[in-house]
Amino acid sequence: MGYKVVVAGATGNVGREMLNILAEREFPVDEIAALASRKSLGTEVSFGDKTLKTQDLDTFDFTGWDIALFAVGSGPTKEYAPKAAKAGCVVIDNSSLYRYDPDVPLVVPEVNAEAVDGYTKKNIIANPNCSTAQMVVALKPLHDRARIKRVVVSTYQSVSGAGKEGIDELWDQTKAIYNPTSEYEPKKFTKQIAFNVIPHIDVFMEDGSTKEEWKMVAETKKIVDPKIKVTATCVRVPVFVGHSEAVNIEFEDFLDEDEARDILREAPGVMVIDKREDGGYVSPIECVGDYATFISRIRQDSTIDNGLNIWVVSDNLRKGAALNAVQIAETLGKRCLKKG
Ligand code: 11C
Repeated sequence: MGYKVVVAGATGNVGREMLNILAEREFPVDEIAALASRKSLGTEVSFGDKTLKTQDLDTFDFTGWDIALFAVGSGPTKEYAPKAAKAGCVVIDNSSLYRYDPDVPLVVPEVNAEAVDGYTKKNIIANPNCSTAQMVVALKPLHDRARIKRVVVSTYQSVSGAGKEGIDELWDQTKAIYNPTSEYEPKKFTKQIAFNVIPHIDVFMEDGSTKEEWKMVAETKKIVDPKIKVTATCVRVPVFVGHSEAVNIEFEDFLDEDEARDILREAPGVMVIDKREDGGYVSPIECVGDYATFISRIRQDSTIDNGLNIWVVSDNLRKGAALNAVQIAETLGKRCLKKG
């Protein structure tokens, strides 16, 4: 016996990936509903070899449904997630709305699977920001061995993190640059993204950091350890899919680079590709469609006593969003709902 599963936001990049991954991983589904906003209503989406017609999120009755994966953004989540939760359906939400709520677990299953058990307070579980998810998968096994004191991270984030409009803008601007008669005014991003990089993701905060940077700090503390200090600089780059991160880690105890490499090789969800030769590392284009978080360039930081540098790359639509949500559903099924 399986679950009755809802995917809300089924026509978006993340919603489509959720359906793909549920099918790929053979999640035990008895019945599935693909929901969309009224403007996308009737659009067809794929679920394995089936085609689903989207239904209206606004009028959908969640009663009797077990799990709802939400990928609709904070506004609609605020309206519909409590409705689903109240009807007894456990919501796994990809927006930032509930991430910092102490009554809502924020989960990356390789790191804090047991936190899922706390879903009962609101019937909601939050999925982290994509740049946090891939970083904490890398940090946790190292933290368990040598206790992380401080992390300095710079991100190189793909345009798909900004949704379909971000993908379209990079595509259209790139084409327009080769065609002097067409315009390429920025719409989604604040400056030209084609052949450029932009050190600004999400809104500015009072202290001069951006919300994306703040999220990496707050979410790492909630998922891994509140004692870890994090400072982040988040940058949008002209890559379609795949976020990359240069991560500098300072530990309480000494951790040799070879031991770190061995620990990461054994770590769940991690793939180490780290040869000190031309091309012996992973770039974002190679991680697209993959489940793993790839780690390369593992090396000692000789400027501090207990430091390491690593390079972390992952598919932001998968581990950073849809895959992590499905893994949460799998964990919930195994630990709590025990139906499938
Ligand atoms: C980006 N990380 O790359 C963002 C997208 O809080 O879930 C995901 C935003 C979030 O623009």
